[in-house]
Amino acid sequence: MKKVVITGILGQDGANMAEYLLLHCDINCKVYGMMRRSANPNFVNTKKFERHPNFEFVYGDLSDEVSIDKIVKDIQPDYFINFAANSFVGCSWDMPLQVMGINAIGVLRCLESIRKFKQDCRFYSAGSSEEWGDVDYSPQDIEHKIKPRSPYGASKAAARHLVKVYRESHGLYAVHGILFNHEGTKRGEEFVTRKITKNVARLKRSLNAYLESGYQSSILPMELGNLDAKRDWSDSEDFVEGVWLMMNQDSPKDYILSSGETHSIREFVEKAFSFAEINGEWRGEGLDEEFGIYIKSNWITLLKINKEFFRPAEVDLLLGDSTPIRQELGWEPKVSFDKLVQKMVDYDLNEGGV
Ligand code: G4F
Repeated sequence: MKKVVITGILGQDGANMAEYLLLHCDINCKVYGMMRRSANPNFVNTKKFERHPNFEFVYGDLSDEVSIDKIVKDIQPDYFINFAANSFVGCSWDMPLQVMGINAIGVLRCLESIRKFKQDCRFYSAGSSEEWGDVDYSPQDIEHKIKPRSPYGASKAAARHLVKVYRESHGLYAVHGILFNHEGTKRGEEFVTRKITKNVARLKRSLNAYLESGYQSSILPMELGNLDAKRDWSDSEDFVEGVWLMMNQDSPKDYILSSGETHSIREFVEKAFSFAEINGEWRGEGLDEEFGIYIKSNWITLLKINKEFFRPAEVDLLLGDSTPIRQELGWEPKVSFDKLVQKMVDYDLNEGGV
């Protein structure tokens, strides 16, 4: 039985990877989900598989090489899939050293442990389209120059170089997948997509209450930053299948995972409201722009702009070319942009809408 260590198991990608391996495909494997010690861990994403007989939680921390060494030495894994990271670009200007320490030096700690204790263990490093930042052309392919715009992007670029060095110097099977934005019902609420769908669900409930009671004051608008940035969004559940394909090639090669479509934050907002059957409209400009709706001739603001959510440097446009992995490894995403927005809105209107 193959042994798979997945770091970041409580997060979106780690949990989706474990779900895929344990519940959705017939790979005979034991999954070790690495989590950091915390007083209040949140197990909402691991509910479906945490009692699976082939699953076990292990404690470890990318900032602590002793714990990584122990995991690799004791478990002797066949695969080590690293999804642990500080993955929020927005906060990377506020804590750049922590971001570099986890996202880059943390990867180095994993590579070193594998080099020392289990050289034939296959390693996955979670790269990002943020490495390209201020893009020169679209769609971006694997040859695009590295031009990060944030400490986060720089940390992922550093990890990419480290993976290449360990592959070439020590002969490790190590790949660095360049993943464009990927979302879903396990997504954290600090990311713009989930922030939008959670707020749309909340506003839908407030509007329904207003229509029933006529009492308007409880309708608090959501607040967003730059609506004009464009992202290439996919479903994380589609991406973990691509990651597993990358881990099982004859020889290691880096690939891009992307949908090949780009949409603005504004489009995401409009779709999310329309899937919740809220037919609003935009008015105003710049920082005074709002999205809202007229009810009984009253304008109700549902969304406002807050400059606090703008970044010191923005990545204006991301659009990925994932032709190589589609042609060479047969990866194919199943979930379109519309389906992704609908799935997240439906979830937040129902079970996830607390
Ligand atoms: O959802 P975001 O925070 O994701 P971002 O920065 O694109 O990064 C995500 O994708 C990367 C791959 O491309 C990953 F590597 C990374 O780990 C993460 O998963 O922001 C998306 C866009 C940005 O342009 C941001 O300025 O949305 C804009 N935005 C506008 N208002 C906002 C908000 N972002 C957030 N988080 N919150 C807002 O209120």
